[in-house]
Amino acid sequence: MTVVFTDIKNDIAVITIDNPPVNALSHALRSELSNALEGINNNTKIIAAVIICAGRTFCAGADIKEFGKPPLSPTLPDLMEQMDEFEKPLIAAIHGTALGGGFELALCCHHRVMDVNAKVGLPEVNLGLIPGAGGTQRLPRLIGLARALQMITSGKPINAEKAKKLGISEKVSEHNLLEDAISFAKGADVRRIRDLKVDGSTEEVENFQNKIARRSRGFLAPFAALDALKASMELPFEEGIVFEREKFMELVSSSHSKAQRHLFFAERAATKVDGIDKTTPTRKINHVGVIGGGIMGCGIAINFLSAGMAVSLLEISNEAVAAAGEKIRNIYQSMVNKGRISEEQMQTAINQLNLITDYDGLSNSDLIIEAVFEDLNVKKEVFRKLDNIAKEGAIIATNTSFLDINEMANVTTRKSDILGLHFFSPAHIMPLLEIVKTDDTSNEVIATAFQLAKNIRKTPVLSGVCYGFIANRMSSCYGREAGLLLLEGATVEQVDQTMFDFGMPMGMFTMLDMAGIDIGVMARAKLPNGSYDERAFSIHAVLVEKGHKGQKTGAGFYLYEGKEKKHNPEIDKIAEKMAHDFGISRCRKTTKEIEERCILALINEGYKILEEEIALSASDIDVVYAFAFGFPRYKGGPMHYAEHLGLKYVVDRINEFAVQYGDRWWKPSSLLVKRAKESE
Ligand code: T1G
Repeated sequence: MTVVFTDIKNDIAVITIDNPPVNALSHALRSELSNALEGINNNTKIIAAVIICAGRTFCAGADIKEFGKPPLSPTLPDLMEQMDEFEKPLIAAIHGTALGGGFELALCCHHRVMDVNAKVGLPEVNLGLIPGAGGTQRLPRLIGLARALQMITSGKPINAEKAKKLGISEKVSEHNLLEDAISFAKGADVRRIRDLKVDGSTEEVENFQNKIARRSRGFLAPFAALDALKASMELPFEEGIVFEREKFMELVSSSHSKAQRHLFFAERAATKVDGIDKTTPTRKINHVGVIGGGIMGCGIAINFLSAGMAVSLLEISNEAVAAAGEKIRNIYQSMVNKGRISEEQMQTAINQLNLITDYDGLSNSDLIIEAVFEDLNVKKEVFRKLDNIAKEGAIIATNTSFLDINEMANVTTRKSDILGLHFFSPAHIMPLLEIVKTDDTSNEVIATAFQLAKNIRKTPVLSGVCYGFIANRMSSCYGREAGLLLLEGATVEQVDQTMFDFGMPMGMFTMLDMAGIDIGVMARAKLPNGSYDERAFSIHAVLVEKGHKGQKTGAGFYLYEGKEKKHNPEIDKIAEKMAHDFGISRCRKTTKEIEERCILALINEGYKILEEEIALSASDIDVVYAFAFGFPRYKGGPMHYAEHLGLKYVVDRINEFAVQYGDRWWKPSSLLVKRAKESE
């Protein structure tokens, strides 16, 4: 299939790339583009050339599907070298998102014309890579080192206006990109970025290293990018390109990049659900009702307000609903203060907020989400009321973290319109949305939920109903092992530091203190006896009994002076007493055991969730745990990481834990055992 087409308009060659869906720079595209350029360079009638793309975007990068396979000539660097020798003015006409190799292709042109809505960026770090086709050598030459450092280590694209300001593009096209590019080409000269000098210093690179240390902790690519950017100043261009390529090739074969590429495709695969596709009807959601003005309800409301939808937020009293309105305004104001949105955007969103205290105010909502107290009877009462007032065809959702949504649906006359939309706190920031289908949720409602997730820029994953769905069910197993390790002799700091060093954003006990220890204690109080390991959560219960609920009370697993946390000596005493009461012997715990107990508990529960068909795939589970709880993306998620460890090793270690700690929790999932056998 031909993917590159050449037209001659007067004496300007127009090269059109058409390689759906995103004009990724596949081998076929590179070959055909190389041939087209050669022909144009040798055609004396042609005075200049424009490269433009069909479809929704300029080239969105190298073809990620080719990574890990032997590179095929011409490689992208071969193509860039050929373009560098091109003797006629070459103009890139950019629309959509020119990313990675696509932007590098544009940087090899002599000029760039951008559509007013276009963006350019080098997001390779998100894939555990650095730009591998000259981006780290050309971009600093064009916009200076400081700005190139920011763009390449953040991976964030910039819009046409900013690109023009930085000198990346010389013209912004408001109407007809191709015409504007052709007219620009007529008067253009040959201007190779490689001939420019880098404006910057080595000190800038060193200072920037400190700046990204926290945000990029554990990742390889951002720091490799710094090395390549340093080389752009210290080495001649050709040597800088060789240096960049070497760094790139090291990363492409690294476990980090394989893990991050896995998550890139896993996130997209999660939106493909059997029985649901583009032909599945969906419902229009213009007006959303939110019940409950707590931190979750307000965060949920903000997601829809920011996506341009009208929101009616219901609370039980004028004071409560006014307080919710204040909370929402404060959150928006802090976004404005941080420069994330403009005052105008804040005002537009807030103008769409309707604060109500009567259920009838929800009667015209297309979607209603309840975020009331986490109690099944309270939620069933809400569903009964909604069944009477919601309009025909309204979707009714619960934000419950754990509870049985089938029971909520069963009190209504519209079970096929009921589902879970489980956000993670803070709901307006955390990217994951667990879409929880009941036994009766219709495909139309599920398809609508996936469309909604895209509109509010959330990453959706479908889950079935079980206690805690995917994320919290797995997290409670990690929490169980962390709690038992305290009884067995590990300290709070040791467990937290081990998991922080593993790559989690924070340790389990730091997270519990932040969220409030009482939330888990209350949820467990409602569980049937024997459904969880009381020993593992005994310290939690004692702390809450003493009123030590975490940061909010100044004491929990740590002591707090403001946000600064310090060792809480009381924990050691409680742990010793509890261990004695439960007949648990205490000893020093190694980092290896702490890490494996917590991580293998996640993996084993993930395989059980897969076995019970609560999750559709292992990669869905990886998306959930990476996007909800910050499992390090350079490890790909618990299930990808299990493959990295080796499934046989995982099963052997779980069996050893079963011998040491009993098989109540350490019985390996039968699916895991089966997959381990197949992998041998
Ligand atoms: N290669 C292969 N397939 C890609 C792709 C790519 N670069 N980008 C997207 N796809 C597929 C994606 O899997 C999905 O497939 C479909 O396109 C639509 O994507 C040398 C080494 C461009 C902003 O990191 O950020 O260049 O599921 O659902 O929401 O230095 O795709 O339909 O079968 O995401 O409209 C650098 C990655 C590569 C850009 C569009 N480039 N892509 O978002 O659609 S490395 C990137 C994106 C590189 C050079 C280095 C987004 C998008 P399917 P989608 P979207």
